[in-house]
Amino acid sequence: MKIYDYLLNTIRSKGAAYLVLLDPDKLSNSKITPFIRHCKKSGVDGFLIGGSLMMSGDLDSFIENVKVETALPLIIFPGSINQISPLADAILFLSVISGRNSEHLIGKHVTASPLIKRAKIEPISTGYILIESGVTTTAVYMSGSLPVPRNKPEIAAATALAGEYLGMKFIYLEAGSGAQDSVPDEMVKAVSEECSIPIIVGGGIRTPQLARKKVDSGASIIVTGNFFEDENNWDMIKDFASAIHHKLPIEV
Ligand code: 1GP
Repeated sequence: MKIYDYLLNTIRSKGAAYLVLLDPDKLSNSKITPFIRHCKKSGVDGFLIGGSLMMSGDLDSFIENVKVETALPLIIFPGSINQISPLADAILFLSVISGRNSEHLIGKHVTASPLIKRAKIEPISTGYILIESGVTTTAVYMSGSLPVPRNKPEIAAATALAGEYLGMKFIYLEAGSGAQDSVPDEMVKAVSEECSIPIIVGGGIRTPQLARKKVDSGASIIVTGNFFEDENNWDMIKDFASAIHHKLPIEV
């Protein structure tokens, strides 16, 4: 089954999907195994893999190590065109549609497309919308573009609709990793009311309650990353999963 279809099925059956972001710069080799096992038993639906810089080592061996532990989908969330690996299952083919920097709208994609084809991984066309979140995030800085002001849900909604009309399969509302403030609920709601493709929301989601609010506002996929860099938080992965999977019966 294609990863895109797997995600749609998961959204349909569980109410929403939960993806955990693995940043090879932040997750050391010795922590890969225990962390992935924790995620698996806690009901995570898949992994995004990527980072803004990738200072450390090699993406292929990182993915290889993750793959040993799980058959869940491994989806590249590329910070740059260096982050393409034939070992992944799919790649979010991101276009920063909130920005006006042509390199991140189409330029990098021209260079990346033949590499993705040769790697034989599934590209999932995704309209990436950066949302202002209190501080200058790495995503905003690296993309050299302005984020959507957080008090302008109508701009986010119109941008998302343009993405849908351009044929994109997902909209990703991104507050940025480690964001002080997550994407406002009103903005998630406005976007979900305006367009009919699934909405991914990530950045600054640090409690299951907050994750649930995004789902209640119309998000179909929730992404968390930063919060689980602290091992003490790993026990909460299952709370995030059950808050997000609102169609599943609650385990007692
Ligand atoms: C993915 O950038 C997010 O969209 C992850 O954000 O690290 O803040 O959870 P956090």
